[in-house]
Amino acid sequence: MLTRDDYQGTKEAWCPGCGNFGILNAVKKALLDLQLPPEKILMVSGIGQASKLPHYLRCNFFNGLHGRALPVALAAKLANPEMTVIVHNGDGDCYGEGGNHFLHNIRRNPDITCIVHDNKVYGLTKGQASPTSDKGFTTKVQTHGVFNEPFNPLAIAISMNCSFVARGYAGDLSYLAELIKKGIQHKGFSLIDVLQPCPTFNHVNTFRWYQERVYHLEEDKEFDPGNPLKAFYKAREWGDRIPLGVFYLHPRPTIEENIPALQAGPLYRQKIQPNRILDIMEEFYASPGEKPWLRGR
Ligand SMILES: Cc1ncc(C[n+]2csc(CCOP(=O)(O)OP(=O)(O)O)c2C)c(N)n1
Ligand code: SF4
Repeated sequence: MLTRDDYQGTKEAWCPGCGNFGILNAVKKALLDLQLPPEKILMVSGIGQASKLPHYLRCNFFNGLHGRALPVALAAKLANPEMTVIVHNGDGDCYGEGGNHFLHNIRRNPDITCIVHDNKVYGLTKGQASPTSDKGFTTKVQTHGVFNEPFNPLAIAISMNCSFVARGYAGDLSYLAELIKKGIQHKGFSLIDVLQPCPTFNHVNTFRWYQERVYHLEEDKEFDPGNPLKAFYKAREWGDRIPLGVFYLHPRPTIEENIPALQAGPLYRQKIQPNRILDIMEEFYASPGEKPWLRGR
C-alpha cells in the first residue's frame, strides 16, 4: 500500500501562497488514490514555475526546453506505452512557446495527461503577459494593458475533437484531484487546464477573484460532455461565472494503437535488427536509375 510519503520529492521553492502548491497536492492525492507506483510514472515538463513541479515529486521525470515538454512526452510514450506519462507546463510554456506541439498532440491523441498551470502570466520571468492573459491586464512590459485577444485553450481543444478536455482550479483541491484521476484513467490525450493564482505577478486573477466566480459543470443538469456545441458554449463562458469540470469527451484510438510497429509490443522490448536496416539500404541504393535524386552519387 503506497502512502503520501512515497511520492515526496525535494523542498518546494515557490512563493508562499502560490497556486502551484494546490496543484502539487492534488496531483499527489490523485496518484495516491490510483495507487500508481512512482517507478511507473514519468513526469515531463518544460521551463517555468509550473515546470518545476516534477522536482517536488518522487517519480521519473524529464525537465526539457521551454515549450518542448509535449514532444518529449510523446516520444517517451511511444518508446514505452506502459508508463503513465503526465506533462506539467505553464500557460506560456504550453500555449505560447509550445503552441504548435499542443495542437498536434491533440490531433495525434497519445495517451498522455497534459496539466497546464494557467496563472495567465509568465511567472518565472517575472510577470510578462501570457497567451491567456485577459485584455486590459497590465504588467511591467504591457504598461498600457494587454490588447490582444486571449487564447482559449478549451475552445480550441474542443474544436479539434480533443479526446478529453477539462478545467480545474488550484483552490478546489479534491475536485481537481478527481479531474486529474479521470484524465489519467482516460485513454488518449487529456487536457486539464488549471486556473492557478500567482499572488506575486497577477494581482487580478487572485484566489478571491476565482472563489467568487467558479462553479462545477455538474450544477447544470442540462450539460452533456458528449455534445461539442454545449462544450464549446461553456468553454467561452468567462467573467462573472467560470465553469470547472469535464467539458468534452470524445474517445478515439490513440497514436500508440494506430502505429503498426507498436503492435509487436513496446519499442523498448523489441529487438533491434541491424541486418534488416542494411538490407533495406542495399535495396534502396541498388537501382539509382529509378531514383533521380541518387543519380551521380
Ligand atoms: C525559447 C525560450 N524562450 C524564452 C525563455 C525564457 N523563459 C523562461 S520561463 C518563461 C515563461 C514561463 O511562463 P509560463 O510558461 O507561463 O510558466 P510559469 O512560470 O508562469 O509557471 C520564459 C519566457 C526560455 N527559457 N526559452
Ligand atoms: S512567481 Fe507566481 S507562479 Fe511563480 S512561484 Fe511565485 S506565485 Fe508562484
